[in-house]
Amino acid sequence: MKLNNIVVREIFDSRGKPTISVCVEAASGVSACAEIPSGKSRGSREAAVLRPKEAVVAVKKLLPALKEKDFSGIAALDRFLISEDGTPNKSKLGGNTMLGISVAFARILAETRKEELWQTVQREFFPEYLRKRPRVPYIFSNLINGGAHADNNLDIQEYMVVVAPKQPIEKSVEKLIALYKKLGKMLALAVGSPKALRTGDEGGYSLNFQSGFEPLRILNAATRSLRAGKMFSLAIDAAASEFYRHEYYVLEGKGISREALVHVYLDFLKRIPALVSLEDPFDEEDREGFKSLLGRTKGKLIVGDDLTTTNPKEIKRCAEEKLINAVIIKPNQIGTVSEACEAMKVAEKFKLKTIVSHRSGETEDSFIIHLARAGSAYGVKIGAPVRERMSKFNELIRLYS
Ligand code: 2PG
Ligand code: MG
Repeated sequence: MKLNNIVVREIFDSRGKPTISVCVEAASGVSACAEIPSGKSRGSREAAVLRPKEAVVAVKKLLPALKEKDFSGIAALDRFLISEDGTPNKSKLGGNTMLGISVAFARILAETRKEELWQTVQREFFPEYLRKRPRVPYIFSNLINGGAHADNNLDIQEYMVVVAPKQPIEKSVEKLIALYKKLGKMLALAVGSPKALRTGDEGGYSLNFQSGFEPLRILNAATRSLRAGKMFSLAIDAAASEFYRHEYYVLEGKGISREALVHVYLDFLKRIPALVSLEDPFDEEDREGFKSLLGRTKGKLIVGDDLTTTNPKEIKRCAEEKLINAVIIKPNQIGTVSEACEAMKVAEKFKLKTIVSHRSGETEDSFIIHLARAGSAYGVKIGAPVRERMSKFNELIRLYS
């Protein structure tokens, strides 16, 4: 397929920060766009992000060479972009610019073939799942926000509920909304009035707690009060790089060692058996921490995010070193559709569970849900069931019911 034009525009994410929309036009006249989200607690190995004006300039320079080519598929386009960029962290074209072109191109292919975006991605990267019944994902929904995503005293960034795919997907979302409201009522009592209850970047509640354990206790009580059986379990994303300071982790104002932090998590797991998943429990360079926790837990997910940054090589290395048994997949951490798919394939090969994830600064673009469907992800992580986050939940219902 030959391409005629690319237009990059400055748009704004859910935090009101500038990000980009990328629209691509094929020679056939078919065109499509993609909007790129932005992270705040970013792994240091993530693909570079260009500012909107820089992305406009980068695309202008890229266009003459791009128009010459005829791309057979998404991988062919991505290979071209990667070679034109030529840097280890995509700093010339920007991971955001490249992902925008890559996703918009995939949408053009889908539109041309009159099929769903996930089918186009699956046909090219996951043919093994063609004609198989879709695996409905676990939903990781962040109901209490802390860390870099909230203006409160929580060091741990995310307290999530995990919804098991035990009923039709729309029922899962309905129950999740009921839980979110119930939790809101419980927390409103703590702050004195519903009006005083604030939310963080991902729509989860944001208030001060007595300790980092307290949100888990309250969330556990809220799920139990709904009498939803084994439908709900709990998860955290510590995003621990954010509270790591030179060999010490600063939790609740006190510096503690890696070993002490391992014990904090083991204590959480002992007190709340419903806690099933711990994401980025240690700093992204603290491989010993990950290894120690994985070795001392059974049947729990130890998830890499800042540790692995959707990079197929890093995922392989972490799996071989036995640091994690699950991994977050965020397309904008790596910068092309093909590499995000490759990351999922590598994870699958090493028996790591894949959780396709949003970013804290989001747009209305629901590409990640199509990626999850195409690559048969174990889970999707999409914030609280509220505000701008609803577009992902609604796409989930459309693609899985
Ligand atoms: C994370 C994400 C999304 P951010 O750490 O997993 O919840 O946050 O997009 O700020 O990196
Ligand atoms: Mg994370």
